[in-house]
Amino acid sequence: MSAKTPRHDLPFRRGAVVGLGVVGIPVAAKMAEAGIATVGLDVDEARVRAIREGRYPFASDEPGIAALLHEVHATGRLTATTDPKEAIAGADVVVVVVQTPVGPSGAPTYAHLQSALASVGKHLQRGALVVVESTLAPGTMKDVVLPALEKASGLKAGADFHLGHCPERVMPGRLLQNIVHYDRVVGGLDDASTKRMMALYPLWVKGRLTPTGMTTAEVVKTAENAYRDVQIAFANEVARISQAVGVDAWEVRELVNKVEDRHMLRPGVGVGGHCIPKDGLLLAHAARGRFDTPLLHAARAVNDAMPKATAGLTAAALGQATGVPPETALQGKRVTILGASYLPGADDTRDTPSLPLAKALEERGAMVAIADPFVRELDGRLVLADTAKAIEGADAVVLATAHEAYLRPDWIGWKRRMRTPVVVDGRGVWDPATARAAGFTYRGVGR
Ligand code: SAJ
Repeated sequence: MSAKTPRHDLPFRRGAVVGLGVVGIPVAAKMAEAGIATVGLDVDEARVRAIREGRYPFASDEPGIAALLHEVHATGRLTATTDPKEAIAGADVVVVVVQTPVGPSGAPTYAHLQSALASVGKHLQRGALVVVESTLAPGTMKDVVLPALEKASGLKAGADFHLGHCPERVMPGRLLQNIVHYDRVVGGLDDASTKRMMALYPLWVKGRLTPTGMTTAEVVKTAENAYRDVQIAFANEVARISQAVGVDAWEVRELVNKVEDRHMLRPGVGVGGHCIPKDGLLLAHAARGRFDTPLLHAARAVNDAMPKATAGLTAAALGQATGVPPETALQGKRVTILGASYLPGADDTRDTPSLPLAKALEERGAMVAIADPFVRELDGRLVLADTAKAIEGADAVVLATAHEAYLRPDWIGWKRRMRTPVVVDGRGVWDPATARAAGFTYRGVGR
């Protein structure tokens, strides 16, 4: 079934979105809502079926997405398929937004991208515009995407089709909000490509659109997130040093940030998510084989060490409370981690620090329970919804995610339920004096 008649007053009439994931689906829906007859393409039958039926196929609650899909489904301007020919042939704009994970070595694994490009190239119509929104290591558009499309299509980039990179800037829980209102960098292969992209994106983006080159766009996206990773690593390293010399890193941070143009971020139990941990490695990948990028890798190492450091802090806190040396203080003890999601208010557990934290506590002999308001399972582990039940009989409670539900503990009630009153604040959101006044041994990252 092809999408129904597109609006005739638009610079684009038929569109395709390759990759019906958390980014591709809202992009396809916004493209269809703008009046472009849009076909989503994915290998996943269930996602394709959901879009054909006007349904959002993921459990997470994304404000506005269900209503938008229902609305565009009614206009008949959005459909989906697993058949690349049905999606790409006849499309005058193709947006590729497939996942670009990095492997353990930090090198990007472009298998999904390569497969998408082969499908696009094979059916690409002369004169079409191809835009990649996936986050890429700088140089990928020039060295991977362009040759792959030319090879599969027999067409010449620039001369026969336009090409560009407009990196996505989405956040779980705010997908549509970000897609519509966030500023975007619009990076074309050449001026003509950039110009066509600047005619496309205002159809659904209200944020500022800044034209530039496609390789610049690749560096901007990976650098903006690598910058945040380095900033967080700095806060974490200062926190560990503050702890070592017996001062409160949060007071240090407050005083540092009083200095003009200082913006120290927040130390914590670790850095999760699908962009911050990955994008610094994608940026560094652009230098591979030419020169080292010690800062980007060191930031990763510092942040990745935080879950284990927090387990050590938990052992120290329990040791302080029970008089047992920290090395053995966790053996046979019950520890509850509050928070499985990598971010407050979300149910996204990608790269969540809660998992390495659980493993580090178990390596020290603890029995670990995990609770979260939104997540029910983490790496095969059952995640509890009820906080009171989760802390029943615990010897320590560690805050890993600053969910609203965890910000104001019922300290008296917790003390009654727990076997040993020890808390470790992994996000710097609990007041140490209040916890201590309620009879708890309180430690925090940086405190
Ligand atoms: N984190 C810290 N300390 C901080 C800030 C974050 O430990 O000071 C941790 C968080 O707990 C989380 C991880 O880092 O585990 C990532 O948090 P984040 O706030 O960076 O959220 P993300 O991963 O969703 O990042 C996105 C990015 N936005 C896009 O990619 C469009 C990032 O560029 C934004 O800066 C960030 O949202 C934001 O909060 O705006």
